[in-house]
Amino acid sequence: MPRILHAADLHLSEADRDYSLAVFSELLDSARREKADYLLFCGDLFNTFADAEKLRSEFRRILGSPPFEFLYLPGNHEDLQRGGGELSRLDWGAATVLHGLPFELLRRDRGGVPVEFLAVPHQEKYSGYGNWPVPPKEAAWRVALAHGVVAGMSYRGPDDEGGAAAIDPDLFARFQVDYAALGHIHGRRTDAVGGTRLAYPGSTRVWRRNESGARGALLLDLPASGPASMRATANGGPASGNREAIAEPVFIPLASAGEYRHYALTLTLEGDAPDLDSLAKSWGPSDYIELECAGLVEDERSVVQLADRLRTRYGSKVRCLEIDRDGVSALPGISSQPIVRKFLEAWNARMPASVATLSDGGEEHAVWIRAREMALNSLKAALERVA
Ligand SMILES: [Mn+2]
Repeated sequence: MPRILHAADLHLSEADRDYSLAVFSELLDSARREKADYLLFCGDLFNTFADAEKLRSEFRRILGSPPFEFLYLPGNHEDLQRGGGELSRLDWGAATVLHGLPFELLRRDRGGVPVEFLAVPHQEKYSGYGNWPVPPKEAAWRVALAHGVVAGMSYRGPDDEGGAAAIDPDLFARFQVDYAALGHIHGRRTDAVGGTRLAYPGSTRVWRRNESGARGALLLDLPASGPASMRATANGGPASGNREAIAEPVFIPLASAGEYRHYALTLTLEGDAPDLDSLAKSWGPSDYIELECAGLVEDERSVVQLADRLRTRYGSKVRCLEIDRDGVSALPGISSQPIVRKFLEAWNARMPASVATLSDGGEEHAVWIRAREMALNSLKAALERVA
């Protein structure tokens, strides 16, 4: 039965050359190890058209002659800084570039089972799909590749990727798609709409901050028997004849992608971050670490020194280290104030057991730290009023 590895949004770029190409290599290794018949890449393989031009010979060299077919659907990022260039006129080696607008239909039979691939490259709008001359499905399976936001599957928040028109999920139902291999949304998610399994693998690497969690690709098998029909209804009625959406694909993580990790640190009055060394034990060389410092300190210069120490100690051990200290405020002499000392004694006495034993305190720990921050800020305000 045909096996598919599905990835998107790697954003290979000159600026992150070694890191992003290492993730690309690992993706290809995974496809070989899993004995995939097809590797579908659903857009934003490159960060910009200029990056695609610069990195294409490395791309060809790393791809080589793989035992699977590499299907490459361009995304919206391949259009950035394009000038007069045409992706489809460059040499992509063993990769098949699916650039035909508004769609392209390919038939393949790797793994002994015919599969149709309906490629829908990124476009300004998809509203005309009702008139697309897509032939009826003939193979056992039809798999779509698309790059954009499928209506109903996006979190529209401050970090929404934007930049692409919404795709109506009816497009996939109308064209009898069993699996819609999607790209553009950098968070992993899947859904079943009618007989179509819709899936975003999430970005293949950490492209920017807030892309939390492991990065990787989705693996799925297409059973030789073709899509299952809906089961008989609970009251014993006949099967409806509609298709049943294929099972959820399996997530294959890529270690070389590292992770984005964000920490909210409450500094001591001396401007120290006592928990950090134990947290840092889990950091890897590809990780993107963001430290958000907050709290009240005696002397702001101690925080500058802390930031320097952290950069010296960890800067070369991780791919990216960002230290944000906008949340720190300073009040000289605060620790000698009797009321503050009294508070800190009482606060220390209420340390949760999970903190004392260095086990993962989670919520309990966070509440305790937050209580200190709130109290010190109130005390600071009160002391300033007195002064
Ligand atoms: Mn992207």
